[in-house]
Amino acid sequence: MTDILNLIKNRDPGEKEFHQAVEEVLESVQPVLDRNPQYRQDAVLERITEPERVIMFRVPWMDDQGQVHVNRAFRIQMNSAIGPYKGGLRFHPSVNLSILKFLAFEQVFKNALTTLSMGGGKGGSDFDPKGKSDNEVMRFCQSFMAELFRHIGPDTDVPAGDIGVGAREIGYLFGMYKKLSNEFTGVLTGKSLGWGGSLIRPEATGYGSVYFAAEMLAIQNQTLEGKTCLVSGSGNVAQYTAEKIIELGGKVVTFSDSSGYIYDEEGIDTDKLDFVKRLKNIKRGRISEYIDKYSEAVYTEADTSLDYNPLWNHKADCAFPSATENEINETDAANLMKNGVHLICEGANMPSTPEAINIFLDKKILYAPGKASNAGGVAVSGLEMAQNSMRLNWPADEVDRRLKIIMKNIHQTCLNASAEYGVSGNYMAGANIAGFTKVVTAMLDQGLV
Ligand code: NDP
Ligand code: 2IT
Repeated sequence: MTDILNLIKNRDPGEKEFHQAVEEVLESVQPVLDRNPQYRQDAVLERITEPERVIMFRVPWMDDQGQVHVNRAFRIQMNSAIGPYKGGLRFHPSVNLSILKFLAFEQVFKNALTTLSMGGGKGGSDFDPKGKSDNEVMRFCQSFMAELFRHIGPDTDVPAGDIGVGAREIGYLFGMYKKLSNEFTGVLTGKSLGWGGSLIRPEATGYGSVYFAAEMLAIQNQTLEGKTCLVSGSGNVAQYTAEKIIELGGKVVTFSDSSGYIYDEEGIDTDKLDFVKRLKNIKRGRISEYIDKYSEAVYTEADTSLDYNPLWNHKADCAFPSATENEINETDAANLMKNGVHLICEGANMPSTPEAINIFLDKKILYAPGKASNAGGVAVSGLEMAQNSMRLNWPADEVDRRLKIIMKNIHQTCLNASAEYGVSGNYMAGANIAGFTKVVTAMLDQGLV
C-alpha cells in the first residue's frame, strides 16, 4: 500500500487533497487487500486511483463592462464500473485538479454506498460566482457548457451542483446543453421542479445527513431531541441540515460562511432559518447580516491567524461540518471533545483532517465520514435520474421515504462491513471497505478496461 501511495505522490506531487483522500481509503481497505492477494496482480489500487479520463478546458466569458476573463475548468471522469459518471460541479476560486480529483475519488465510493447505478465524477472551475451579476453567471455557465456538453450525457456523465453551483447555475447549464444537443434529457440533476427536477433534491444532502446521525444515535438509544448542534456553512447542505435538526427537536446554534460565523445561544428556530435562506439564496448576502436582525446572536469574523476555528469551541452535543474540506483540524477536534461533542456527522466532503479523525476514532465517539453521511444528495440525484427516465415525478413523501431507507441502509452497510473486518463501529473504515469492495468487484467482473 505504501508503494502505491508513494507512486501516486511522486507522479503528482502537488495534489495534497487527492493524496489525503487516497491515503485514508487505502489504510481502511488494507484488510480487504490482505484477504484478496490477487488484487496485487490485477493492479486494483493503481486502477482505482487513476481517473478514467480528465478533461481540462478554457472558459472565456465577458463581464458586464465588456471585459473578457478566462477561467480554467475540469471534469474528472473517475470510475464508471457501476454506472455513468455522476457527481457535482464546484465553482470556487480554490478549485484545482487536486481538489476535484479528491472529490471525484470520494464520489466513487459514496455513489457505490447508495446502491444506485452511478459511477463517480466531479468537475468545476476556479470561477467565483460571488459578486457576479446573474447575466455574468449565465454567460460563464454557457461558455462552460459549450465545451462540457460533448463529454457528458444522460447515460455517460451526469453532473449536478456543489459549492457555488445551485439551482440558478444548473438552469443556465441545462439551457445551453439542451440548445447544443437539441435534446431534452436528464443530463444534469438538481434541476428546478417545473422542468425535470425532483422534489426533495434541494433538501436531500442535509436531510440525509441528519437521518444518518439519527441512525447512529438510535444505536445508543438516543435521539436528537434536546441536543445542541454546531452547524458550519450556510449554503445548501447547512440550511437543510439545520431544518431537519430543528424538526427532530434539536437546537442549532451556529452558521458560518467564509467571512465568519454566528453563534445564537437561544437557538436558530424556523423563522430565523427562513431569514438565513432568504439572505443566502435570494439576497446572496453574508451571514454577518444575521446579527442586524437578531441582536441576541454574536458574530465572529474569520481570523486566519488562528490555528483553530472558534465555531468548534462551544458547548454542544453534536457537530455537522457542512462547509468545505479540512475545516476541522486537530485543535478543533480537541476543542470539540473538550466541549462535550459526542457525534460528528460530515455534511461536507472531507471536512476533517486525518489528525482530527484520529482523535474521533481514539475517543470512540460517533463519527460519520462524509462519503456515507452526505450521500443523500447524490442518492436523490439518482432518484431524479430514475424519474426522468420514466418521465414522471414522485411526490415529496415518496422521495423522502426512499431517501430515509437509503440512509438507513448505508448506515447498516457501514456497520456490517466494519464488523466483518474486525473494526466494529468504525463508520469510516466500514464506508471505505463497503464502497471499495463493490466497485472493485464490478471492475474485475468487467475485465481489463
Ligand atoms: P454552497 O455553495 O451552497 O455553500 C457552501 C457554504 O460553505 C457557504 O456558506 C460557503 O461560504 C462555505 N464555504 C465554502 N468554501 C469555504 C471555504 N473555503 N472556507 C469557509 N467557508 C467556505 O455549497 P453546498 O452547501 O452545496 O456544499 C457544502 C459542502 O457539502 C461541500 O463540501 C460540498 O462538497 C458538500 N456536499 C454537497 C452536496 C450537495 O448536494 N450540494 C452533496 C454532498 C456534499 P461562502 O458563501 O462565504 O463561500
Ligand atoms: O458531493 C456530492 O455528492 C454532490 N455534490 C452531489 C452530487 C450529485 O450528483 O448530486
